[in-house]
Amino acid sequence: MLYHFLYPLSQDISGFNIFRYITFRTFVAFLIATIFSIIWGQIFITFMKRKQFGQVVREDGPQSHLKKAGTPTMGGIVIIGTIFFAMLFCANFTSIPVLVTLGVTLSYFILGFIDDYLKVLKKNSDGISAKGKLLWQFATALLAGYFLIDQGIIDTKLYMPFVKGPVLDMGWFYVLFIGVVVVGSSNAVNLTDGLDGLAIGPIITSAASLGIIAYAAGHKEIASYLFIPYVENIGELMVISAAIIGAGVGFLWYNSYPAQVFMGDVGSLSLGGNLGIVAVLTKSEILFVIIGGIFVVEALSVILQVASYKTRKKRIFKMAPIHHHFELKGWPEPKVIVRFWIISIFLAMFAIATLKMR
Ligand code: 57M
Repeated sequence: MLYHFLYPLSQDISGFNIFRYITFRTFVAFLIATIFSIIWGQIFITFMKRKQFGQVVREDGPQSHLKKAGTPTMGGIVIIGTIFFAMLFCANFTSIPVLVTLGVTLSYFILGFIDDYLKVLKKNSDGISAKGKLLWQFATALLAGYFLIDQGIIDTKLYMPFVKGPVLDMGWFYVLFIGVVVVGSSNAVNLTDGLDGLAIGPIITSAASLGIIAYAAGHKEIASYLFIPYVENIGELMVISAAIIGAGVGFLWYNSYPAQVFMGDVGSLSLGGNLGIVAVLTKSEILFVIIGGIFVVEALSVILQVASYKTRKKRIFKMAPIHHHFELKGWPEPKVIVRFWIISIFLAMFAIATLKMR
């Protein structure tokens, strides 16, 4: 609203010119999202408790998790709802990257909502089948990828950290690559979301990094100074990143240990998909492997554990994903969480530093 309704009034009221600036709308989006998510979060938790819509906890997990049964989940409704609410005020909806990012986020939000609804509200513990989830995720990602390339929003070239210019032109294979990045990110965040605040921490640091990269990539002079690919109108994604950070901080107010609410698949799948498509739009998919390093390690730990068990009948970790391994080694849950946050902050800062190392 600020951009579309108030900025045009700057002809008569010069002060309204400020609504044009991405930096101003970024700050406002962060403020709105933080305040709105803290208020809505409390209302949501009270509602879910009254309805007794709580988490079902599997018996085969760490014993320390059994006491978590009944914790309200699907808190992702508050996170994503807050992001869209903040974007209503602060977004520039003429930006195709913004529309595509919100579209992918919404599609994964609906997928996660249906999955959680079946598991939590209908007590059907399986939810949507793994195949069905993957089909929905890939269909969304491939459609978004095809549209972005067909419309010339992004090119099909691959860029790497520390290297000036593209390393490869993937042609239409890039659409498949986009699918792997977006679906991989969504599922990696989903796997990471297994301890109080463990996922939302790296989501906040990743959104911050990608938001800064988007601002730089959308600014011709900065992009050429840093030798990063210029993508028109991409700077507007920093407003979404600020909304994610604000909604994430507000969610963490309740999800911090001991959690009063979990985000559910409705939150993890959609936020992971959002980070993935923003990494694609900012041409920083490989850099995102560093930024989202915690998500990568969590997913890799599962792949290695399953492969090892299937081939050698032996486990590499006490339990996968790797956060459970540290829990079973005797690390208290808060210590695992905060140490993973510290690593995420370091990875985010390092990724930003690499922009200058080309
Ligand atoms: C997503 N979900 C949490 C909560 C959250 C293939 C296999 C690795 C799959 C994996 C799995 O089931 N992943 C599903 C992780 C669950 O959290 C819910 O799910 C949402 C996220 N999608 O928002 O609603 C549990 O995590 C805990 N939790 C918190 N605080 C939070 O803020 O404590 C979540 C958020 C919650 C709560 O206890 O119930 C989850 O862990 O299921 N499977 C696993 O991760 C299992 N690992 C496993 O089986 N490893 C095997 C093989 C397959 C690799 C092995 O090591 O040999 C572990 N998870 C569970 N039980 N629940 C261990 C067994």
